Amino acid sequence: MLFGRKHKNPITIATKPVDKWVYATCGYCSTGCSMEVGVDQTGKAVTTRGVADADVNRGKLCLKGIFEFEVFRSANRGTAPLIRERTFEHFQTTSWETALDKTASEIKRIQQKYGRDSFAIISTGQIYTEEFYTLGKLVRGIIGTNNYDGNTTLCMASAVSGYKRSFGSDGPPGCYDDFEQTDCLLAIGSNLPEQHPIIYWRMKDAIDRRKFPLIVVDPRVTMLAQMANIHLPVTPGTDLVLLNALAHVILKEGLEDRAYINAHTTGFEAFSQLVAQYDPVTASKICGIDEDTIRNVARLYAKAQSAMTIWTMGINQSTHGSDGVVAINNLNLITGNIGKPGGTSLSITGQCNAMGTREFSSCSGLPGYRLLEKEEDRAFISRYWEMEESFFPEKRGLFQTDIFPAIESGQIKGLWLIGTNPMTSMQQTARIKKTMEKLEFVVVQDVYTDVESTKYAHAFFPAAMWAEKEGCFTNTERRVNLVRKVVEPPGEAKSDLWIFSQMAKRFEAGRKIKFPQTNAEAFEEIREISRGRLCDYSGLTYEKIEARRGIQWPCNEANPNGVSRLYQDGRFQHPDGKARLIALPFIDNNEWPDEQYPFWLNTGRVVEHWHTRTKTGKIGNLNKFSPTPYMEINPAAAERLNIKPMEYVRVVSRRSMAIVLAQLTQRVAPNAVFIPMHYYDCVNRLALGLLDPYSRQPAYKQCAVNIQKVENQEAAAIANLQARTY
Ligand SMILES: Nc1nc2c(c(=O)[nH]1)N[C@H]1C(S)=C(S)[C@@H](COP(=O)(O)OP(=O)(O)OC[C@H]3O[C@@H](n4cnc5c(=O)[nH]c(N)nc54)[C@H](O)[C@@H]3O)O[C@H]1N2
Ligand SMILES: Nc1nc2c(c(=O)[nH]1)N[C@H]1C(S)=C(S)[C@@H](COP(=O)(O)OP(=O)(O)OC[C@H]3O[C@@H](n4cnc5c(=O)[nH]c(N)nc54)[C@H](O)[C@@H]3O)O[C@H]1N2
Ligand code: SF4
Ligand SMILES: [Mo]
Repeated sequence: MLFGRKHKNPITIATKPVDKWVYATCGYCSTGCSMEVGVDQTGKAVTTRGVADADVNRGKLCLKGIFEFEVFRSANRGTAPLIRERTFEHFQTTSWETALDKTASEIKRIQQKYGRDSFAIISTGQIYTEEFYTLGKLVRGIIGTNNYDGNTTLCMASAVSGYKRSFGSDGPPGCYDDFEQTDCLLAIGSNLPEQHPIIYWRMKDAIDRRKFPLIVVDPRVTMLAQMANIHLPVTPGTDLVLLNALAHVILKEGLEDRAYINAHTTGFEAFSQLVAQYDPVTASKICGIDEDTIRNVARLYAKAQSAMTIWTMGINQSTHGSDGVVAINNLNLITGNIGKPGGTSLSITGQCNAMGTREFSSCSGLPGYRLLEKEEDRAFISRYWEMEESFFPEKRGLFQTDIFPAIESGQIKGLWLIGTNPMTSMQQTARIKKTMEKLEFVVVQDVYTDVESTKYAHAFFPAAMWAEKEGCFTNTERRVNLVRKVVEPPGEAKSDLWIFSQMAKRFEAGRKIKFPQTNAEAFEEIREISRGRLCDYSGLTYEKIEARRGIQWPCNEANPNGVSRLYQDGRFQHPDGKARLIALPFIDNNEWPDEQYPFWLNTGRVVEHWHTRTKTGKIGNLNKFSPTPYMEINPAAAERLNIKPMEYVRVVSRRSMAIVLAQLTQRVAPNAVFIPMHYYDCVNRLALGLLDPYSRQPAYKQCAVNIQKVENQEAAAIANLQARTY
């Protein structure tokens, strides 16, 4: 391939020596792009390309997908199980036998001494659905601890809880095709161009062709906000007020869809009384959006033939994240915008398989969107698993964010971390460090040895990653897609499913029940138990999934090619078949800036990095864009504080402090700063500890900080470098 000037120094990109192409689904974000990985004659992955006939990405990949073949051979992959007696001694390489025996005996010891729930297990949104299912069977059916959760509590929990409250079940009702059908798009707290670049491309393509209005609600002038027709720079943490005010205008001006409300919802009276209090004048004083704009947006949305709302962490990660989601659902219910082409409440999911864990991991209940709280669900699964129903708890246990405080209080003594790195991703790092040190036994199961949480582990299980094994992911639009095995895992690394099946054998209960040994066996069980459920997989096979480049559940005899939209008939999952309109008073518990801490601190992501950088920190073409922690600050604020571009500054909150480089940009308001979440010992030292009351999701997005210029720049640079593992 040739680029650049034709005759002088053309840039040449060498053609990769590809021997075969293997089908896969991207292992980063929940967009779920179909790709093929090119493998050379020696079996090494050398390149990737987007799949042209895949509906999701239509041949495209973002830069993370383009360089994804490099993840296999990046530095510090775990290649052998590790073990150590005490935390501060060096790890020793050991056999799988020894590492698994030791871990099983520690789990049993802790459970016998302190009770079944004293051993906690925290998993991820980044392993296969088959692996989630087997982990759930291991935890709920064999080990029997109720303190089992996943990092989705940091991520999608508010969306899950909001969907359940409004519609009676989890499950995003819409799909990407809605962009091609809608007449008005509201995007709240979602930065698509950086976080879901290919969903962004689908949306942009639809806008370019049909020119429907895009309204973006985000305190930061993101790339998405820059291209919006209307940008609402909402005051952080006050989206609920704005959404109530939009509903106020719609009802006051009679723009609602009465027929839909009457036929398909309950709760209208209490809801309309509540939103009556949120007139645009009052609301504007809280949410910072002027009254005329509120009226204008409400009219635009309600008058559109079809209108849809998408949202991500700007809504979910707040002390009223769940309420924010319900308020979005309220807006769409009163305008009749659920289950129709272009009319939907579509939560943009985060991790590649955050959906799969919700469907089948049993984290918050039992597989197939079943509940521990429901007798018939416990009975069904215990019969299918051939075990005692009484072994199941009758309500879910602690969320991830409550597990750490339970370690502090001594209720939990052992922890198994699977595919998550809370040392970097949980709020209040200093507190998490102390809790990790308190545990009697920690086992970390990860693909890399240098993950910060491993410092606190007594055992390390090296896992095979992404396309070193076969299995399914579900994307944002409920599309189940397949990853084929592309390369062999390094050394002794084994698939997560293999590790779970080996662990099962070490428990008496595990020797009694049938436990899946392969992903195909697990998939078969998923198909059987999901028959007739909302997330019905009974019509799926690997071959069919690959041939169609992913299929949207429910997929069964009636819908052999899946279903694009849920609730098209207006029947919801609550027992009466109706959706709930819910009155949501705004309870202001935000940590507002004040004289001592005058800036809002906002946190989030950048396109080139993935979460705690365990993957992207090691890929040169990604890491080079932002190898060290930095902060966006408005030039006016920087001038006032005498801060020059790329100088180190100290950011101080009521919890702790962090040192970052200052980057001057108009993206943030003069009273706000933004720090990416990706760096260890950085923004999560500062973050607020408050949680949403329903979803227990942390309010990562808002807190108050103070900025100070660092006098000794050189010392700050050295300290900063030393703090980075990679
Ligand atoms: N490159 C890359 N892509 C990713 C990820 C990654 O790490 N890197 N992670 C994936 C995962 S797991 C997730 S969950 C998603 C997250 O995807 P996004 O939620 O889109 O990403 P964030 O940057 O966390 O936050 C989104 C926006 O919320 C805004 N925001 C902050 N406070 C408020 C508020 O009070 N109200 C409103 N309305 N907006 C607010 C921020 O300014 C930010 O622009 O991305 C996924 N995709
Ligand atoms: N301040 C702030 N904090 C945040 C957020 C924010 O916006 N602001 N966002 C939150 C959100 S939305 C999320 S999702 C979390 C993410 O937080 P984490 O889950 O801690 O982030 P990751 O770095 O993705 O961790 C995944 C781990 O799994 C490993 N891994 C990858 N593939 C496999 C596999 O196949 N098997 C196994 N066993 N391991 C594997 C990776 O090496 C990595 O260590 O962070 C949360 N924290
Ligand atoms: S948009 Fe997401 S799924 Fe698609 S290539 Fe990029 S990271 Fe992968
Ligand atoms: Mo997430």
